Amino acid sequence: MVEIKYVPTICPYCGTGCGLNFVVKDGKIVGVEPYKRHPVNEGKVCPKGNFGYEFINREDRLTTPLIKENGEFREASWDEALDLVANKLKEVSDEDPNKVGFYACARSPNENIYITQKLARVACGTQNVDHCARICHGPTVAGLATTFGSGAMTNGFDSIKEADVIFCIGSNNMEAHPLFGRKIIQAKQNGAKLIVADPRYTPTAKLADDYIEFKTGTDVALLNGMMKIILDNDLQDDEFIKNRTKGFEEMKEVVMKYDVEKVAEITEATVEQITNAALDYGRAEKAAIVYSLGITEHSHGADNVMSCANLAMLTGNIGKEGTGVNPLRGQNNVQGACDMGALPSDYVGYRKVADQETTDWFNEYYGTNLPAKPGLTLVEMMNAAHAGDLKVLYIHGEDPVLSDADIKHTKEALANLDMLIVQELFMTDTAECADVVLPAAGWGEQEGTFTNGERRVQCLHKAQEPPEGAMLDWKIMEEIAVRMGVPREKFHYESAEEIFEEIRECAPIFAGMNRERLDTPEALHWPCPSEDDPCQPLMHKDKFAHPDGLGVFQALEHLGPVEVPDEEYPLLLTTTRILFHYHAAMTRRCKTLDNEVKTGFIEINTEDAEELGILNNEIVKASSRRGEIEIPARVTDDIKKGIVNIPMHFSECAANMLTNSDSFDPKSKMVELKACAIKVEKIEG
Ligand SMILES: Nc1nc2c(c(=O)[nH]1)N[C@H]1C(S)=C(S)[C@@H](COP(=O)(O)OP(=O)(O)OC[C@H]3O[C@@H](n4cnc5c(=O)[nH]c(N)nc54)[C@H](O)[C@@H]3O)O[C@H]1N2
Ligand SMILES: Nc1nc2c(c(=O)[nH]1)N[C@H]1C(S)=C(S)[C@@H](COP(=O)(O)OP(=O)(O)OC[C@H]3O[C@@H](n4cnc5c(=O)[nH]c(N)nc54)[C@H](O)[C@@H]3O)O[C@H]1N2
Ligand code: SF4
Ligand SMILES: [Mo]
Repeated sequence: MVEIKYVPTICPYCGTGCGLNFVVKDGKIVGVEPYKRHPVNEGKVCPKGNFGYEFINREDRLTTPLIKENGEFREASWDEALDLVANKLKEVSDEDPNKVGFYACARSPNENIYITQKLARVACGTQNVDHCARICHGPTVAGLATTFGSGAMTNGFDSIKEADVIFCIGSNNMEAHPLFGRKIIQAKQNGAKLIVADPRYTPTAKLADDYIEFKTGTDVALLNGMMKIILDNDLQDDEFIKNRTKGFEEMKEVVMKYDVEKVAEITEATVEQITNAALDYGRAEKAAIVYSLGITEHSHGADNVMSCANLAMLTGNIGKEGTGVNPLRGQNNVQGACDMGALPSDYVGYRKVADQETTDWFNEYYGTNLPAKPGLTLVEMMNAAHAGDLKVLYIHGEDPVLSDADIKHTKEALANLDMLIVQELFMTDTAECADVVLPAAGWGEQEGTFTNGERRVQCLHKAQEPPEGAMLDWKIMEEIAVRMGVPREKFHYESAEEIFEEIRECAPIFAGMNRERLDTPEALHWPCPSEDDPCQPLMHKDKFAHPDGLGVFQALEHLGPVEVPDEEYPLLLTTTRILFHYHAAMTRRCKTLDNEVKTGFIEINTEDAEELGILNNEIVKASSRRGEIEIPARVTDDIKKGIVNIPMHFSECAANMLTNSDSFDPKSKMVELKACAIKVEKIEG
C-alpha cells in the first residue's frame, strides 16, 4: 500500500510566508498543496510555491563532508571535517576573535540561525556575525529604527486591503512577493488607488492607476518633492506631528527647498505625476507606503527609508490599519535572521551589543566575555578578508560569490582566507571556493520556525529524512562548539523546540510565544511580551518604539548614486528579480521553474538599443569598471531610457560581475547593488 500524507509547512522562498502542505509518498516529498485556510495565502501560491520543492530530492544534494586538498575536493568523514573546522576556529579565535566571522542563513529556520550567532559569540567570542539583510533590508532596519524605534514592517499584510491609497515605491511585488501582490489587487477591488514609482514598467506598475517612471537613485528628491506639495496644500496632520513626533521643523526646512520643478529635473518624472501622487497620498484618509529594494539597495538606502517614514509621519499615516510603512522583507526568514541576533550590533530580540548592561546580561547567561562593541558587518567581513585581516569565514547557507557586489573582489577575498567553511545543500559558486564543505539538512527535513515579513512566527514540520550523510544545521554547530571546548551542557539541545525556549528566555519580544500558541492557525506576531498578549501585527498605535514614544523626522537631502554614468560607461545599471527564479541555488535546480527561464538577459530601452545597433536576443557585451559579461539583450519599452537592468540569478551572466562594492551607505553599510555605471556593446565578428 502506498502511504500518502500531508505535512504542513511554510514556503522557503520569499518573505510573504505562504502556508503549504507537503505531499509525502512513502516517506519522500513528492509535491506540495497550498494550505487552503492559511491566512496569508488563502489556498493560493505562486510558481515558486508550486514547483519550488523540486530541488529537495535532487541527485546533486551534498551528502558527504568535503575537504579541499591541492585545489581538489576529497570526501571526508564527519569526524575529520568537524575536528578540522573546530581546531581552526579555536586556534584563530584564541589568538584574536576579530579574525573569525560568520554569515547566517536567512533561508533556514530561526533555531538554526540562533545557533549560528551562538557559535560565533559563545565558542569564538566574536561579534562578527551578520547575514544577507545587510545587502537587502539593512537600511530598513537602520532607517526605521532611527525614525520609529523599530526596524520592521509597521502593519500586517492584510492591513493593505483597508488602504484608500497605496504608494508602492521600488517594489515589484507581483514578481517578488506575488501573494502580497494579490492583497494589493484585492485592495484595488475594494476601491484603493495604486500609485507605483519605479524606473521600470514592471508587472506591478502595469496594475497601477498612476505610474511614475523616474530615474534610479532619486527617491529622496521625489519624496521631498511630494512632502513639499503636501505642506504647500496644508495636507499635513498637525495633531499627529505635534503629539507624536519630533524634528519636524528641521525636516521641513530641507523639504521646502524641493520645488516640484527642481524635483522633476532631478528625477525625470513629470511635474504632473509628482503633484498627483502627492495630492492623492496627502488627501487620502488612509494611505499606505509599500517599498522594497528599489529603496534600500543604494548608497543612501537608509535615507530613502527614512524619507518614506517622514512622508508617513507628516500625514499621520502610521499606527492605523490601511496605513503604515511597509517594507517587503525578502528571504523567507530574513526577518527571523535579524530577530535572532545574526547582526554584529544586536543580540537576539534586538538587544543592543553596545549597551554594556545588555552585554553583561548575555555574558552572564552564556558564560562568555564578549565586548560591548559591535562586530563587523557582512560587507566589512568580506573587505577584511580581502585585506588579510579576517582569517576564517564560516558561511551557513549563503552564496556571496553570486550575491555580493563585485564577484572578482569577493573571490579574491575568499581566496585570501586561511579557511572558508561553507555549510550548504548544494555545490554553489561559493561552496566551490571553500576549504571545507559541510552538507546540511534543508527545508522539509527538520522542525523549526520561520518569521515572515509581517513578523508572523510560523511552525515548520519535518516531512522526510534528510539525505543520508547530511546533518541538521544546529547539530553541526553544536558538535563544533563542543569540539572547541564549550561544555556540552552549555551547548546542547534535544530539539528545535528546546532552542526556541532559550530564545524566549533571552528575548522579551518572543516571551509570550509558547508552543501551544505557536503551532495553531492563530497567528502570533512579535512583539509578543506575554502569554496573554494577543501579539497582533499593528505597531506604533499610540506611541513609537523609542523610549520617549516619539517618532523622529529626519532632514534629508538628495544625494544620488556614487557611480554615475559618464562618457565611458554611459548607462546606469540596476539589478532585479524575475518571477520564476529565486536567487539561484534552489530554483535553478527545480526543473519546472528552470524550463520557464533558462538564462539571464539585459533589459535595454528600445531607443538606447537602436543607437547601439542592438537587436532583441542578440548576445552583447556588458562591462563596468569591475568586469564584463556576455549576455542576451532584451530590447523593451518597459525600462526608462538610459537605464539597463540585469536579473541577479544567473551565474553565467552574473549582474554582480559589474556592480560596485566600494559605494557604501555610511548609515547601514549597504552597497549600491541597484546603481552603477556600465556600457553595453555589440560583439563584433
Ligand atoms: N521571484 C523572486 N522573488 C523574490 C526573490 C527572488 O530572487 N525571486 N528574492 C527575495 C528577496 S531576498 C528580496 S529582498 C525581495 C526583493 O523584492 P523587490 O525589491 O520587489 O525586487 P527587485 O526586483 O530586486 O527590485 C524592485 C524594483 O526596484 C526597482 N528599482 C531599481 N532602482 C530603483 C530606484 O532607484 N528607485 C526605485 N524606487 N525603484 C528602483 C527595480 O526596477 C525593481 O522593479 O524579493 C524576494 N522575492
Ligand atoms: N546585484 C544584486 N545582488 C544582490 C541583490 C540584488 O538585488 N542585486 N539582492 C541581494 C539580496 S536582497 C539578497 S537577500 C542576497 C541573497 O543572497 P544569499 O544570501 O547568497 O541568498 P541565497 O542565494 O538565497 O543563498 C542561500 C543559500 O542557502 C542554501 N540553503 C537554503 N536552505 C538552507 C538550510 O536550511 N541550511 C543551509 N545550510 N543552507 C541552506 C541555499 O542552497 C542557497 O545557496 O543577494 C543580494 N545580491
Ligand atoms: S509568494 Fe512567496 S511565500 Fe508565497 S508561494 Fe510565492 S515564493 Fe512562496
Ligand atoms: Mo533580500
